[in-house]
Amino acid sequence: MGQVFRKLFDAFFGNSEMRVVMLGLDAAGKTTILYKLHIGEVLSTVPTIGFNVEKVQYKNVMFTVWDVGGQEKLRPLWRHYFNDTNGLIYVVDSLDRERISKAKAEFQTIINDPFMLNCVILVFANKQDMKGAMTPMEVCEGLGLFELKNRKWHIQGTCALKGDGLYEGLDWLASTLKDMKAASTSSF
Ligand SMILES: Nc1nc2c(ncn2[C@@H]2O[C@H](COP(=O)(O)OP(=O)(O)O)[C@@H](O)[C@H]2O)c(=O)[nH]1
Ligand SMILES: [Mg+2]
Repeated sequence: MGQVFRKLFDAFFGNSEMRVVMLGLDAAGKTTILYKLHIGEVLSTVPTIGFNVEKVQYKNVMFTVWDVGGQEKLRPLWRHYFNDTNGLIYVVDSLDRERISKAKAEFQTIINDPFMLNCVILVFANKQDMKGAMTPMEVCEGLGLFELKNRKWHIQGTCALKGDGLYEGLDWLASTLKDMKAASTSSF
């Protein structure tokens, strides 16, 4: 699995600086995904600023991960990490029907942040291995993805424990970012 990801990253992200944030409510599966990628050592920061941040740097791609849905007053601190973000990966626990509206509220706040208006959105509808899980389509509706205007987004069903769907989702993210980079450089 790790080798597959490294090949993908070399092919797409390779030599350009990229920042990706991976967010979602606690227990959605973010840490599991980070380790499943096997792209480098996961560094956890001491939560001096109030929330725990995990980071993995793979060549020029920096992945930053934290839990959302905590204290409101911490939100302004997210800004520090939103700056210059190219891609958002939003992870949803598809089994957690009770908190889908909370997941939506957090998601909408994030993507409407002025620093995030240009970022590409990849949603992982995780825990698809579980009986009774919402389908990716239900997660789409739950988050209000269909109502988004002028945003590039994609949803992918995943099982982080097995790694299913992770490659497909990141493949979309990487190629979409590459296209955008190409388009922005050709316009100058
Ligand atoms: N069945 C199942 N469990 C998962 C999956 N992904 C994560 N988990 C479990 O969900 C729990 C929370 O995962 P974690 O990665 O810590 O979530 P985080 O809080 O978003 O970082 C752990 O017990 C994981 O083993 C999945 O795809 N399927
Ligand atoms: Mg975690």
